[in-house]
Amino acid sequence: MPMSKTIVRAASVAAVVLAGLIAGCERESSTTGDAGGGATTGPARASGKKLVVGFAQVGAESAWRTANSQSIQDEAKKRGIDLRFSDAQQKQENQIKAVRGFIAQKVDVILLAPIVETGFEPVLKEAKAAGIPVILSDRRVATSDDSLYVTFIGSDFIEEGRRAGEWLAKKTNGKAVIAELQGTPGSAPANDRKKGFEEFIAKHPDMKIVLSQTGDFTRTKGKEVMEAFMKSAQGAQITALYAHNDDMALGAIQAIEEAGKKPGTDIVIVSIDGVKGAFDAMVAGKLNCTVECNPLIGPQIFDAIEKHRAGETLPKRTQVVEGVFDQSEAAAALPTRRY
Ligand code: GYE
Repeated sequence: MPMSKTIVRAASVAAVVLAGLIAGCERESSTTGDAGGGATTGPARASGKKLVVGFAQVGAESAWRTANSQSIQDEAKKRGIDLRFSDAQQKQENQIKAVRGFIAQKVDVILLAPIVETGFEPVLKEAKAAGIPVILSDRRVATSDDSLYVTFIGSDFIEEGRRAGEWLAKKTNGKAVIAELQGTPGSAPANDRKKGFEEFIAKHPDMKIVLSQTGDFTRTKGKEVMEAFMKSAQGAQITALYAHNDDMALGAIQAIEEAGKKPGTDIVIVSIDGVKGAFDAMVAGKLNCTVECNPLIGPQIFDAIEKHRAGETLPKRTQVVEGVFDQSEAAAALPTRRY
């Protein structure tokens, strides 16, 4: 039974390359809107001074992340906002440095997509002391002090994990020997996608995770870890793979083929994100299901920033709504996919 439901399709996607990214330990670039006028509106324009937003992004580890950076950069440009973009290359210390840099630059707002849940409190306190509001994008931080950020805009990762478990239980009639590729250790999506999935399959005694390791949300590591899984003692018994994102599943598909097995048939594969590459793999019969996680949250983020600056109180949590797509729906949905 197909269960697809597509709800929030937030942003417009323009085919702009990740502009101005320069190689280095921390990469920073400034995406300024077209100062020549045009259709840009909002408080930044109205006051005659551009709003400056410092964006401490996770990295460029996945197709999801690329689409997310693009959505935020496009939206900033559209609204005439001076976006200072920093790519932390999946390293928390780079990200903390970037936030400190934004505080020193006295930006108007800091946008943070925290790589992991813990360890950000000190720098968030520094931002608060400097009077700079922080918006959390995509991933949350673990803190008991919710005065350290204005709002958190992102997906419900526990629900995504549950949906993956629910789909797999239906597909396998509750019988599966599962290998799991986890996301970045300590990150909210890795923690929650594991939790939601495990909670769901706990109701099914014949569904067991026998192998579980991190692939750091990248295709390369997903492939590497799956290769090791296939060679391990339990490798021959695996009937299903749960990957915390599509990129790792796509890497694992290669490893499964190289081990002489048929991905999507010998091993049923479910992953999360809903990137185009996953839809292509479903159409090719190599991936069975992807649970959607929408990265196109640029418009929601800047709406929140503008509301906050206009003095509105925002809810602490703004959720993105998503669906589930399986192979039977992939070909029809593919042309509409925007990331
Ligand atoms: O699923 C993964 C990316 O935080 C939701 O990070 C995001 C995750 C996404 O690397 O592909």
